[in-house]
Amino acid sequence: MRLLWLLATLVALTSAGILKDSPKERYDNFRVYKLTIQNKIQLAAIEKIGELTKKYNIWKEYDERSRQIDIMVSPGELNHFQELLKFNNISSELMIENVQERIDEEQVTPTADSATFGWTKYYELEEIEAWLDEILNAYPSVTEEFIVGKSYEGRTIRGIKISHKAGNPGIFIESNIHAREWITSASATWFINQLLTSEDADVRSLADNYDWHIIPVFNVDGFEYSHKKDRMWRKTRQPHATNACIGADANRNFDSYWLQNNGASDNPCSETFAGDNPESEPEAKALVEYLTKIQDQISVYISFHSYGQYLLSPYGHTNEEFPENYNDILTIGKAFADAIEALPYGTVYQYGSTADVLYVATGTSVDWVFNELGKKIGYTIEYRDKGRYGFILPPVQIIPNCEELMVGMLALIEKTKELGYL
Ligand code: 0X9
Ligand code: ZN
Repeated sequence: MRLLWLLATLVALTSAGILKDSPKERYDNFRVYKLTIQNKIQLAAIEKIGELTKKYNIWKEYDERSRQIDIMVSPGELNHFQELLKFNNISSELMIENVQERIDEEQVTPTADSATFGWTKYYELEEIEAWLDEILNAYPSVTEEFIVGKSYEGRTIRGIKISHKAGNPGIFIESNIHAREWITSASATWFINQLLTSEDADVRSLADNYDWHIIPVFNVDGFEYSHKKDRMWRKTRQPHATNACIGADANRNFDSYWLQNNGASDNPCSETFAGDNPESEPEAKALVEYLTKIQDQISVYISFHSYGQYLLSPYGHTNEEFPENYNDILTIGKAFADAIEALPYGTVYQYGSTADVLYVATGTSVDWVFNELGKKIGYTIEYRDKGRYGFILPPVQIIPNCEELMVGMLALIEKTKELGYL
């Protein structure tokens, strides 16, 4: 009798989809190392193991300036990994001893005031969307929803336009194209809230004199997946026809030097898989169509990422050539970085072209807007930190990070205007 009861419960649970779903990915005793690379052989060895999903995951690709690469290692691979480091004479620094502990710490327990949306914890897609609806309802005369299109799994990619007067130059912000970079959507919602509620004169002037087009969560499927199934998910969720690995790097899928110069991977299991074709990901295709439609309304394009503390600009495809207005781009970058460093936190941001200060990356959204739409000012902001917490930035750092964003943004826009781009 009891067995029958158990069986019936199992059948009910399975049909409700509860047991059918795979459990949440756990990262017990997964470690993150910062490696210093001295030659091509060492780099090739690390990049090779980086493609062994489940065992390894590259958190931060190799960059030529620092010669460093951040990699997550599964506990079962630790011995092999250490042997490989020794054999190749690669020096390493342990950044995170147990990734799961960091993930657990990130989940703050609800407090009395947690019924209202705020910036002391990270929210799921549904909560961010509900907040967006509240904001659109509360400020109907200056806000308007815009729809970019649909994701692979059929979710709506939503944005908010904030406009206090007609004829303002437009600034477009795309955030959370990489799913696991949770600080980016937290910063985007904070920024939206500031534009609508701040009484600071400088912020008011930012809100009043520019039209803001902001997508808080661009990679909606990936973001949902990073909350529900796998905290370390980066890519989209579109399956591949011939390979079990899912998704492409949406920030390698745009039609600008697509898959050229080793700026992306053609391996579906890589974290920087470019997709089968440019715009193979419905999200990238939708954004291209939307931006093409409203291109006349946009002067500046900014993409929010983490981590590493950089303000990156085109080009991503080469460090041998630079845009004709690169001096201006650097002047604006310096204004951004100086403003942030002057805050009491003293956080240092590096600035410069992606290929020069970071690594070659092709098919990115910012480079597509710069090269194909011909917009002269486009940046990628890589938020805190430099690897101590990486993607799992503790919630107590959300507000300090946002304060840095605001002073940086004020300086960036002021300089961009002074140089005649706005
Ligand atoms: O590799 C990326 O896509 C970005 N870094 S991340 O660690 N967040 O993945 C950098 C993108 C640089 N942007 C442009 N080249 N425009
Ligand atoms: Zn990113």
